[in-house]
Amino acid sequence: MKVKLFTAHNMAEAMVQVKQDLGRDAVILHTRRFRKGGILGFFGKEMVEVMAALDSPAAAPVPGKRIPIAAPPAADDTQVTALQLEMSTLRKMMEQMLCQLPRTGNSSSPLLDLLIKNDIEPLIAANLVKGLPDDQSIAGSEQDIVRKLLIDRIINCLQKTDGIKVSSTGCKTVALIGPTGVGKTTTVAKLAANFALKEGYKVALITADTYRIAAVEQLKIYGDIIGIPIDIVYSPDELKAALYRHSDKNLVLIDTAGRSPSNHYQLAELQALLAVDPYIETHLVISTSTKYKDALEIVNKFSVCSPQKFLFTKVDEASNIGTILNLLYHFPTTVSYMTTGQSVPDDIELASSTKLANMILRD
Ligand SMILES: Nc1nc2c(ncn2[C@@H]2O[C@H](COP(=O)(O)OP(=O)(O)OP(=O)(O)O)[C@@H](O)[C@H]2O)c(=O)[nH]1
Ligand SMILES: [Mg+2]
Repeated sequence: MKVKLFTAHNMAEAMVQVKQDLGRDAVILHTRRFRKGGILGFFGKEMVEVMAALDSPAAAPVPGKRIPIAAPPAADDTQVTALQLEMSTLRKMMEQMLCQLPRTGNSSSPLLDLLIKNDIEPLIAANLVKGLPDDQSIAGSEQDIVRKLLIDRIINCLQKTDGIKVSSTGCKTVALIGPTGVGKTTTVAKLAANFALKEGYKVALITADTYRIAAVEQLKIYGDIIGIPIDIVYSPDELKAALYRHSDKNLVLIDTAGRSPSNHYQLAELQALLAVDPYIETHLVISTSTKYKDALEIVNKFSVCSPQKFLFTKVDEASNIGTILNLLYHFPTTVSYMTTGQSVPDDIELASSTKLANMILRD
């Protein structure tokens, strides 16, 4: 076995050296970062060292052949951070190497097909699998690595997830807005019950949905069951006054009337209502089963109300959740919660990029 040490300014450069010298059959045994020059290791330039080996020194580099990936070196208990760093370096290297594997020419890849079957827009799906080798062209363990790399790419697209941050010393105000029937009122009730009953915060409800008597009644019933006050507001001024009254609460949740994205008048009214307080955190509620084209229209039209977060409902009803990824690919926005059924208060959870990514890639 021929073993060689390579040093370079970065991993990409080192890999080029390894390939040039040992060919594509080289096995990476070890990598490390170190500082060159400087004083006592300080102020030096960061360099990368790669130890690579070739099983048969006589073997000439074969263009287009896969590079076997070596397992990372065994961990020592005191070196967890160093090992993590090394694992992340190896992951990046693996991605680079896997990207160089040949794609099977004309047929589309199973991963691409799976993404498209799960309603990911074809262009977005193609971008996500770009550079990854086909499932068909690689062995079982490498398929798992490719799938993991794809999940990581999806997680990257999903951006940040972050729920409502309530503190026992401040007063947070959150409004849920969105089209009709997506689950705003039910979600307000779920949030109120969780923050008031499970976490013990002082919570108040405000409903601005005065268009239907049933809507007010719906929230009143929830408020009574949870044992928290509920105010009904008919105008921006009344909202302002209600917010002032509840400034002693930790969390004030505002339920709004469902709005049609094509009704400019209704949207302008909602915008004026929320404009009474710049500190209102607005979550745009979107049903997961909404078709991507309709979801785009919803996000575009509701943007006049400057929502800070998306909240996805009815995840349980959607056969796949491609719409979520499609939307976040184009509108990188924080996702707060996802709701998974009609039960108050249980069917709600903090959004998780990892969970969503795995759901997107389910067969
Ligand atoms: N399956 C499922 N149903 C849900 C979920 N969230 C809400 N629903 C149901 O969706 C229906 C509408 O819910 P609402 O909370 O009244 O919706 P809304 O957005 O307030 O409706 P409007 O006020 O009319 O705009 C109800 O039957 C809810 O039980 C969910 O996560 N999953
Ligand atoms: Mg409602």
